[in-house]
Amino acid sequence: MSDDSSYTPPKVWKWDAESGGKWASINRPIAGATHDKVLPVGDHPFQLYSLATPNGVKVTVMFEELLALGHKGAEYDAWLINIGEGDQFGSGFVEVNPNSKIPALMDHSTNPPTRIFESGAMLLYLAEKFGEFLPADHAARTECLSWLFWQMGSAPYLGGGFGHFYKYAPVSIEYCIDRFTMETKRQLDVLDRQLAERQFISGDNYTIADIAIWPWYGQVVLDVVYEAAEFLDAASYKNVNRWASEIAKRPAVQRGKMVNKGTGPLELQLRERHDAGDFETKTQDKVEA
Ligand SMILES: N[C@@H](CCC(=O)N[C@@H](CS)C(=O)NCC(=O)O)C(=O)O
Repeated sequence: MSDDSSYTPPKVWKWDAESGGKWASINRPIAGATHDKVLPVGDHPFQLYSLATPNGVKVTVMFEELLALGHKGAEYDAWLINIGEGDQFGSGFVEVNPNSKIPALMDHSTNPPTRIFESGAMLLYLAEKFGEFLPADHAARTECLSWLFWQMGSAPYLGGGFGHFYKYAPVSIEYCIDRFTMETKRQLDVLDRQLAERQFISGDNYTIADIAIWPWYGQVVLDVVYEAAEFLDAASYKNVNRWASEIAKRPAVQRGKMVNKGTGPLELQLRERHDAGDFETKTQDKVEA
């Protein structure tokens, strides 16, 4: 193993704004707003401020699944938050999410309106509000919530750990890549064993556990996220692959993935979503034509 252990931490850590790396310009050691910016509000009950990262996709998939079931009250406006430009530090955004991370959600159908931050909290809020994708039976509900919280606790090792050091870090550090590859593979094996005897994560039904886990682990094995499928030998997790491919075919998942997307093929980017018809008329290829 190469020796990258030359750093001796000082007594008190000081912020070096020029530390480098893809996300260095937006990371700060302090919370709160950096500038005044009022968030736009559209016509629909739900206002989502987000970006099509896996955490953002969880929520747009949930909305599209609810709408596919006919829940008109789940209509939403989705506004693009460019985290590379620091939109998450605008005052309006921080009022919705004091943690300055996408996604952030407002429900204007309540009086007063309800703010929801953390993607797992949004899935639970919407599942309870519309009575969908969360089993009613107490034991089944508990199993589903265990997996929802598993995702919220585990994915930072996959994203902030593995994904960061494999794909984004300005230097390739073997120790860090080894440490988080080990954990990512262990987590994939957890899922593979769980899916060996079940069609979906928490049983026979598609739930918010699948909606939370698929954008991360499903898209990693399908080689959409981090382009690391070969490195992780993702093909060996056969049950995860079967589940990931099945979910990828759902029309609501295909729509949800497009919302607030600002990269990739133009026909798959719907940067803002204000109407179901936008998928036909407002994709970026059509906007730019
Ligand atoms: N636990 C949070 C994580 C959200 C999160 O990490 N969002 C990232 C994008 S995937 C973000 O907004 N990063 C911007 C930043 O760190 O400044 C959730 O699930 O909602």
